[in-house]
Amino acid sequence: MHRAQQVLGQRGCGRGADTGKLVGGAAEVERKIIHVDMDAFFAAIEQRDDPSLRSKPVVVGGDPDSRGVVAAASYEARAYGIHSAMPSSQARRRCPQVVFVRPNHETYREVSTQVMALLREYTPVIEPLSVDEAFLDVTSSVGLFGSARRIGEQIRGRIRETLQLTASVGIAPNKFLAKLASEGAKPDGLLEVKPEEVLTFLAALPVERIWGVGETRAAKLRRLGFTTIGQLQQCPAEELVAQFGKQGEELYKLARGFDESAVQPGRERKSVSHEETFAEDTNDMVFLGAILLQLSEQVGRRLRAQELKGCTITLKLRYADFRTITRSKTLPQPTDSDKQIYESARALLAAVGLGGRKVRLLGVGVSNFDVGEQLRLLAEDSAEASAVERAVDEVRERFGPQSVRRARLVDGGTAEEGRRQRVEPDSDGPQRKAVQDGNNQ
Ligand code: TTP
Ligand code: MG
Ligand code: MG
Repeated sequence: MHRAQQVLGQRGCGRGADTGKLVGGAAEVERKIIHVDMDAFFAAIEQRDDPSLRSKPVVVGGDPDSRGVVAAASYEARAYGIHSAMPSSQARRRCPQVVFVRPNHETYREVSTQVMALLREYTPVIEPLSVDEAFLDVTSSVGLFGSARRIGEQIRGRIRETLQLTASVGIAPNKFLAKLASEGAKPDGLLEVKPEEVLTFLAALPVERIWGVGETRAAKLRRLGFTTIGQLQQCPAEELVAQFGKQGEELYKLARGFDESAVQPGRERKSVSHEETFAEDTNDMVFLGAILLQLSEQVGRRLRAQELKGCTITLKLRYADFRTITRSKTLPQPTDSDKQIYESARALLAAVGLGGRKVRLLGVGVSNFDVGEQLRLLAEDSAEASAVERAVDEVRERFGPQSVRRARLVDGGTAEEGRRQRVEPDSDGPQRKAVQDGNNQ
């Protein structure tokens, strides 16, 4: 028996309580997990929709002159070392001819929905992980569709044909390996890691690729002489436990490609959030309040569009010195109301007490979703407010996001006004930074 399988056997991978993959209570049935991730997602959509951008280095993101950051870089741009989360100004230095495109989040969300709908045709056991990727457990689908590889190929083919986009696919016996496999397949590829290939596949990868190994732990691992996962595979479990405590056990398992976490279909969305970085740091409470209102409206609109309500409202605040704090408040009942979200966020901001310190970024999020109970719990007046908000959403859907604005945002002392002083008028907001699509864990 191969060593990986031995380890998996010894360590009780076949426990299967949450995977339900035990047959006759005996041997573990090998799972077939697929991870699909779209290539250069935002940038690829822009290149698809504007042929003049094809084959060019393209960055979707914020203005290089206003502290914007790169959300997505086309593979042509990556050849210059440009990547997500890099300041746009740095991207321009690396490649002066790079074309900057402002994000069109509505479009990305639409395409994301199309991708997820397509994936769902192959299995109901699907866990979307972010706007452009998902895990699929196709163990029970292979009878119907051939093999996991066949399913992966079909998915790639259909994404290409119906959406004119490319996706990379990883196939493996678990989520950890499937995600690593899709990364290894990028761009526009498919990689299957069979059980007998697991140790070799992992051996060459750097320790940072192990789930949960961030900068600090990677540095410690390197100090101990572990640079690659292969080197880690040589280390006895006891030694890792001695160095890292309980997490040492996890390292031991993951280095051998052992991960029994199940694909969880119920976990699609953990939170819906929006954030904004300002062109200039500010402690102007009127401006910050107006930004909070606008962020709350954006979050509320997305919640209602997805028929979600959440109990926990989170305020994110980044000071001028980049120190970032979050403060949360949990309501007795789930909400999707702009007003309730705004009032909670506002109270959280007041409780923080800036004390004159300047702020660089504000974010508002709603999490802790409850989809079942909410209607019963709605009081009459909030039901009314909710009807108004839904009607506003409908108008915005048809006539664009700027068509209905609250008086507060149109009249004096407003976000618009604050912004006019701070940003250039010719775009939809160069101060807007790359914002992950609200799928924060
Ligand atoms: P990713 O899947 O991480 O990246 P990608 O699709 O652009 O490129 P690839 O997968 O081929 O490596 O993220 C998906 C989208 O999420 C990305 O197109 C833009 C957005 N995003 C951000 O806005 N900020 C970020 O820091 C990251 C990593 C992604
Ligand atoms: Mg991607
Ligand atoms: Mg992704």
